[in-house]
Amino acid sequence: MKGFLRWTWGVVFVCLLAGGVLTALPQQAAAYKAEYKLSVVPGATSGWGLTAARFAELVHERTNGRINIKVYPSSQLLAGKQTSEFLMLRNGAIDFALASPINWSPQIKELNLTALPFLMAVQPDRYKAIDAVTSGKSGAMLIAAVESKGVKILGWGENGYREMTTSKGPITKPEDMQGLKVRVVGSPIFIDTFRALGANPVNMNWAEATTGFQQGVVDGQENPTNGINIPLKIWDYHKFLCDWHYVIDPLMLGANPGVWKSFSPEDQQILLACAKEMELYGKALSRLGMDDGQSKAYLEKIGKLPEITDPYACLEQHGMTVTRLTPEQTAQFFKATQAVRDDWTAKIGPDLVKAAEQDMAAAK
Ligand code: X2X
Repeated sequence: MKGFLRWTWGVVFVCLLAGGVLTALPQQAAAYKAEYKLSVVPGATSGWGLTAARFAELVHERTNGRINIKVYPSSQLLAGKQTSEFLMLRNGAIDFALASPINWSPQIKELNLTALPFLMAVQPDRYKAIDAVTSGKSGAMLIAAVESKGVKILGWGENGYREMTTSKGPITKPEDMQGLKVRVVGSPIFIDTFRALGANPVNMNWAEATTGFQQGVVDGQENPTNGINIPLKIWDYHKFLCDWHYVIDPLMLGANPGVWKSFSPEDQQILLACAKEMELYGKALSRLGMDDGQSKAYLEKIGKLPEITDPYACLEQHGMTVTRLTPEQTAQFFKATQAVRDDWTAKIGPDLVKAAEQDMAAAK
């Protein structure tokens, strides 16, 4: 009898345990969405689109499919309006975004830091300079500025240094910009910078800009070479590129705070580790063929070397004239945009600009 009782209680115990496990499982699974939406402004083949896809792939792999992120490129989730992205991410219409600070700067003034014209172009090593910012005190201040407005930052990526392309003559000095109609993104610092150079800036969303280039409604635009200009085949519209590195466009990987909090601590750690790897990949794609060879070696090591490894040769093969500015020529552009830096330093916050200058100086 005793044995029977023990056996019965044993069965009851096992049933309760199994029941508990079975009810716990679907509950935990239900807390996660079947799909998380990640927004990207330009197309899937841009460096930025590829970087986001790598993050999604890593997360899927490392969480054994528990977290399934789908990349929505070409501003699909934004109805084409790239400066709405931050608000949509914050209110939960979007779960994740791999975003340019430029597109979030209308809501967060600190994010204009990396758009201060020629600030990094005059640094001895422009890649060391941006790495010093993203990993330094100023980078932490940028992250804090975004997080205080309600979006969790998981890590950095890189769209790249933005270079000028035009359908009209080579640009070697500020006077060459005179009267050029240039498409710029909808962020006021860009209007100020191009006006200071004597150009005629026109604000257009990226979604419309590409058709604008086709129709020749503008004479020029500015975007990174590896990340945007080559995938877009900019040579179909513009034959001149000025490699002036006038601003850097880093990328930030953001998550909706509610979504972030819904993940288990273990999954949060996995997401952060994937973001770290994504940063290495994104920076390497952006710098390939433009640095000391480090980016190429990294991409080879992870088996992700793209077809085009020499961007300058590629541009020239497609009939483009590439102008590389000398330090003296860059200094002229730096001088011509002094008032923009002064004005925007006051708006961004002098402490933040100073922190960035100190980070860069320490990395020289
Ligand atoms: O609109 C642009 O130029 C782009 C794609 O680079 C950004 O979203 C900032």
